[in-house]
Amino acid sequence: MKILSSEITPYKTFLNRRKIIKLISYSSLGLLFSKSAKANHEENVDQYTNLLDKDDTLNNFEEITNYNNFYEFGLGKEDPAKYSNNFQPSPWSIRIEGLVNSPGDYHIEDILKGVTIEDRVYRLRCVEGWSMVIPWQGFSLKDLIKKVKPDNRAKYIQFETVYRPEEMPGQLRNVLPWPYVEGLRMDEAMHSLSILSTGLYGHNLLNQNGAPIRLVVPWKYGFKSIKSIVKMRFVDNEPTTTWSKVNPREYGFYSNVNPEVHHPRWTQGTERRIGEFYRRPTLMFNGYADQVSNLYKGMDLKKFY
Ligand SMILES: Nc1nc2c(c(=O)[nH]1)N[C@H]1C(S)=C(S)[C@@H](COP(=O)(O)O)O[C@H]1N2
Ligand SMILES: [Mo]
Repeated sequence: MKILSSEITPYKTFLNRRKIIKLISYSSLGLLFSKSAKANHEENVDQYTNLLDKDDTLNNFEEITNYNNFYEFGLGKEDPAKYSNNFQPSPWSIRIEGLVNSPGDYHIEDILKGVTIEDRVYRLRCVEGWSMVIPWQGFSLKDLIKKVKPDNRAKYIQFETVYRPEEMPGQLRNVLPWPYVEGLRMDEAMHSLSILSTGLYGHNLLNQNGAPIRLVVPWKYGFKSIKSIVKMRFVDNEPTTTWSKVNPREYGFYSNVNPEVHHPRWTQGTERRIGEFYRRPTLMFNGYADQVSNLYKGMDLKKFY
């Protein structure tokens, strides 16, 4: 038997009930901080309803901003919210380098001028076995790629997170080689589902979610969605990525969500949606198979994990 209150209650009623519960908990907290962010989210939640896939409900703002992975601010899920207050996401620019015709430092304001910010409700499936449903705001990564005009030798993009140990206490420890780097094959990067996100729930990204700009690639494990990006390097060979460098047996370059290819130490067949009690089955490509499976036609996904 697997009936959750969120599944047997019509979605609107469910949200309204959460709203009431939320109001109670806010007033008991005394609305001390992040008031505008929370208020914003509570007011605008209905606009995301028609972007939800069936079987999904949105995670709430508190969940999305207090249960995070961002090792630059510590290893615990609550560390990024706790220890990212000194991080300065503005001013910001991204350095574009490598095999492109228009390399250089691009101010985030200029990047945003040329693009359309859209709402994208995506599931984020962490390799550790949990998941969330998040109403992102962002723009197609391909719009930025077109703007900087890669030459045809460019087959991959490497992304790099900012290195600022004075603002990111986790970088003072050797838990990972810093800066954090990730990569995509060019066709993955050009896919219309791949976005650079600048906000969620109608609010600029908070530091713990990768302010001011982070990648979101919804059919891949969460660690591919690199945060606080300062560099994009266009290259002809598969670039180094942090997790496959640290542990190549457990984490590959592709890291497509795949319920049939297990992590050596745990199953990837099921996941726990944050806020739910029962585990649910993990879907191939995190439920985006219709849109992305053609990218991997003919590839052995057990080998290219
Ligand atoms: N720079 C950087 N990016 C990162 C991480 C990190 O530790 N450092 N963690 C990744 C992991 S493991 C996950 S699951 C997602 C979590 O995103 P969220 O905290 O916004 O939900 O961010 C990814 N991006
Ligand atoms: Mo993750």
